[in-house]
Amino acid sequence: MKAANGNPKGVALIIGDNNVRGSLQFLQHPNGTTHVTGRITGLSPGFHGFHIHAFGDTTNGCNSTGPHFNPLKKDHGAPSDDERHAGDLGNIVAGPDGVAEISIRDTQIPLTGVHSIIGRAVVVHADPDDLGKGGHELSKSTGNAGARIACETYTDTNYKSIPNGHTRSVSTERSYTENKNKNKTEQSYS
Ligand SMILES: [Cu+2]
Ligand SMILES: [Zn+2]
Repeated sequence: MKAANGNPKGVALIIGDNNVRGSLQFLQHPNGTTHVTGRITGLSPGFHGFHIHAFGDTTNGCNSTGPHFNPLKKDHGAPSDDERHAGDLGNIVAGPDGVAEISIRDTQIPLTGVHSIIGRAVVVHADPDDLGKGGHELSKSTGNAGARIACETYTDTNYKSIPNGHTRSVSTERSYTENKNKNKTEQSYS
């Protein structure tokens, strides 16, 4: 689906255990960078691994979303690493109120083309992602980020098709900005 300005966009609604809730907006810019913005509430304070997983299948909860999206067959890493899964978006950070404000720019999660993330899943983890550097046996595959506490299928959609009250519109860059000073995760990778 193309937005009025021609940039591909989409949305993912996050629903998880223990009242974890959120919504994310994805907007692909003409230079190929995708900007992910949104807000997730109900988290425990601190770092939580945040990834695109391979399969948009939540029939068995977050476990059926498969491994990290990894079309280039690389090891797990930080978003800024060359050696990383395409789906490796690092960590989001929840403040004492359990709210994480998200603004991530990344070049490996396009909404179009052969490596598109459309139809895959966004997963939030219980624990921090060690970005491949923790020395744990899972560091190079999952970042040892622990349980999958919330997930949702990323959908390529027109915002108008989403029920009212569940998402903010694309002009949400504005409402996002109003909240930007609290608990923000601001990352930019190229
Ligand atoms: Cu994950
Ligand atoms: Zn990974």
